[in-house]
Amino acid sequence: MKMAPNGHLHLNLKTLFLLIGFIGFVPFVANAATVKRYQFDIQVKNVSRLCHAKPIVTVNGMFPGPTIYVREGDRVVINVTNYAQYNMSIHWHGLKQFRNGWADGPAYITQCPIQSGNSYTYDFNVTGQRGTLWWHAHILWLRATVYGAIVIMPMEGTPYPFPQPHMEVNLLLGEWWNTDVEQVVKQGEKLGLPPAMSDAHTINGKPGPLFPCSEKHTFAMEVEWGKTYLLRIINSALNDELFFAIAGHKMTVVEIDAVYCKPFTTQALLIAPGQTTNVLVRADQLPSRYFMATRPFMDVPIPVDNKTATAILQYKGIPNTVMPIMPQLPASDDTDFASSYNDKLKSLNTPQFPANVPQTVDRHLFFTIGLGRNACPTCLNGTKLIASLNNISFVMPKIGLLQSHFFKIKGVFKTDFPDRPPKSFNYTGAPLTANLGTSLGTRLSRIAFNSTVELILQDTNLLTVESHPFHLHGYNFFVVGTGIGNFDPTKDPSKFNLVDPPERNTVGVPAGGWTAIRFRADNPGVWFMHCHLELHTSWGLKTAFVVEDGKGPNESVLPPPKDLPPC
Ligand SMILES: *[C@@H]1O[C@H](CO)[C@@H](O)[C@H](O)[C@H]1NC(C)=O
Ligand SMILES: *[C@@H]1O[C@H](CO)[C@@H](O)[C@H](O)[C@H]1NC(C)=O
Ligand SMILES: *[C@@H]1O[C@H](CO)[C@@H](O)[C@H](O)[C@H]1NC(C)=O
Ligand SMILES: *[C@@H]1O[C@H](CO)[C@@H](O)[C@H](O)[C@H]1NC(C)=O
Ligand SMILES: *[C@@H]1O[C@H](CO)[C@@H](O)[C@H](O)[C@H]1NC(C)=O
Ligand SMILES: *[C@@H]1O[C@H](CO)[C@@H](O)[C@H](O)[C@H]1NC(C)=O
Ligand SMILES: *[C@@H]1O[C@H](CO)[C@@H](O)[C@H](O)[C@H]1NC(C)=O
Ligand SMILES: *[C@@H]1O[C@H](CO)[C@@H](O)[C@H](O)[C@H]1NC(C)=O
Ligand SMILES: *[C@@H]1O[C@H](CO)[C@@H](O)[C@H](O)[C@H]1NC(C)=O
Ligand SMILES: *[C@@H]1O[C@H](CO)[C@@H](O)[C@H](O)[C@H]1NC(C)=O
Ligand SMILES: [Cu+2]
Repeated sequence: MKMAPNGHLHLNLKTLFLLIGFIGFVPFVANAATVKRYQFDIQVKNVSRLCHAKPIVTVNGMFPGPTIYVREGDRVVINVTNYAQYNMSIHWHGLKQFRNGWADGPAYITQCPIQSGNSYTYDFNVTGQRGTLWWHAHILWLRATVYGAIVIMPMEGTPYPFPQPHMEVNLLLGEWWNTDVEQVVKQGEKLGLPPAMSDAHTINGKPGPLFPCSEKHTFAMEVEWGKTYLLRIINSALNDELFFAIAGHKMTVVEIDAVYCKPFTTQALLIAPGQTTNVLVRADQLPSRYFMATRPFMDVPIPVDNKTATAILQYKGIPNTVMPIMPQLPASDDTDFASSYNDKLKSLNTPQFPANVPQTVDRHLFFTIGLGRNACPTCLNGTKLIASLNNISFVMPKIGLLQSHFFKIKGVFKTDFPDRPPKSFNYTGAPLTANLGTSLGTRLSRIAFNSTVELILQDTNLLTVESHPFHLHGYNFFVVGTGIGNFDPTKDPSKFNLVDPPERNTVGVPAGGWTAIRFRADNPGVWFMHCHLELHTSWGLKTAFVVEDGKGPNESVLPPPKDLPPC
């Protein structure tokens, strides 16, 4: 049984504090900013699941990787040393990295990769954020096995705005392939088709007993009757939005993407890749064994790995021989559940944790999301699937965009990404299956410092509609509105929630619908924005914002660290 977040280093620091305490410096130390240091060794390790053993890329040989356990206000220093054969980079998903894109991690966007045999130290402050985030590889599809939780505790003396849980447990939902994921992806690219889907879903790296050879690969947590538990749920799957439920137990959602929300109670939750959800669960049912289960939400006829991963919530004293009870998950295509669940998400919006929603907009952006087919002479039937924003499929540069911006290196990218699609059409009308070509380019949007941005993400029926979870680096944004069909610029804005909309870093754009987000561009740098379905990202469903420096002393991108990897 693994209960508390894995916190080896934290324990060491605690010991250190105790030692310092004995010589009488405790009050001083308790208030000083703490530096938390981690060593991340990227290592290949043989791991066996579903009766198959295979070498996977890991951090410190762990799968999932170690938990980063910090407190708001801490400085975090993580030395990543790459002993694997692949280029590597790590993204600290949801950390704002104020002026400090150098520590953000997406390969070729904010840094060149850490090549085999090399190290790079990510050095950042955790400022103004607390809650559950996560880290993952941000190159190739290596995040399939290279990921872990980030737990940011509130500042000392600041309680949670909800009942103090008896214990906290991290639940990382993932996907598992029986074969080498990089080979699977290469095969897909060769054909111009989606790579083979995963063979299992996992909870904390374990698929659970519904899969073959998986009894010992089952995550279990023990609970005591009457106690309340905080579950920190992270969707680290590559391509699936997931439902999650616990048999017999309701969950109270209290936080999403490391932002407190208005608590509400639910039987099941929906979580898109990249998102996190904290829930309180009270162990108040008949003492027994209960399955926690996760399975994808997919409301359009696109094949996905629809297999169910399970873990066990087990009351203290109940023997392992008791057959666990299975929860009722929403049907895979339950669009109504998905939209009513998302409608319940609201920022807490208290004086202590306000929702600073931009009330006016300096820059209106409208990006269409499209799938398509481009020519590929070497592919199976001469075409390959591709994805685009405003009909532009993003081409990865050869050197980091942030470096190019900071050192004013010409010719790496253009800042002519259009604010609107090149031509308007009935975006969500009948499926468009002809003329599916897209243009290619490394084209970014330039945004003035501290301007307010509203971005409408509009799904289209180019090839098919589909739900896309969009992630913006360097910021949280407010999800002010969402709807099905085409965004109506005359009617829809009047329905926006500008008071307590959910604040997050990743949001699902519904299949055949739109989502409106707002943010204040007060973090200078180059910030990636992409679909968090790895499949679509690799097909080009991504772009970046170049947020200009401001004029003040603390309003420009910091100089790069000395060990920034070269290309
Ligand atoms: C890993 O497992 C594979 C397949 O079972 C085997 O060929 C290989 O030798 C193993 N490698 C290590 C380092 O144990
Ligand atoms: C990072 O770790 C590697 C491997 O242990 C070591 O060689 C390197 O000096 C470390 N870098 C820093 C900045 O500590
Ligand atoms: C982190 O905070 C410390 C202390 O305020 C400061 O010296 C350092 O420059 C900050 N680092 C970054 C990357 O902002
Ligand atoms: C799961 O997916 C497979 C393959 O796409 C399909 O044949 C099967 O009907 C699906 N099962 C459910 C319950 O949706
Ligand atoms: C390409 O080949 C695949 C697999 O044979 C097929 O399903 C698909 O319809 C083909 N696409 C075109 C445009 O011919
Ligand atoms: C767009 O297409 C849908 C579905 O075919 C149709 O119901 C709708 O009226 C169309 N909208 C416009 C503006 O043409
Ligand atoms: C996208 O661009 C391609 C290539 O320029 C063009 O053929 C296609 O018509 C465009 N599609 C849309 C929806 O704008
Ligand atoms: C950004 O603009 C807001 C609203 O005008 C202002 O209150 C704030 O001080 C500005 N921030 C910076 C860093 O200039
Ligand atoms: C800039 O940052 C430094 C260190 O964080 C701080 O002491 C100073 O007050 C800031 N200056 C302004 C104008 O905000
Ligand atoms: C690793 O990254 C470097 C720098 O971009 C590149 O030159 C090299 O080809 C990459 N190596 C592999 C194995 O992809
Ligand atoms: Cu997508």
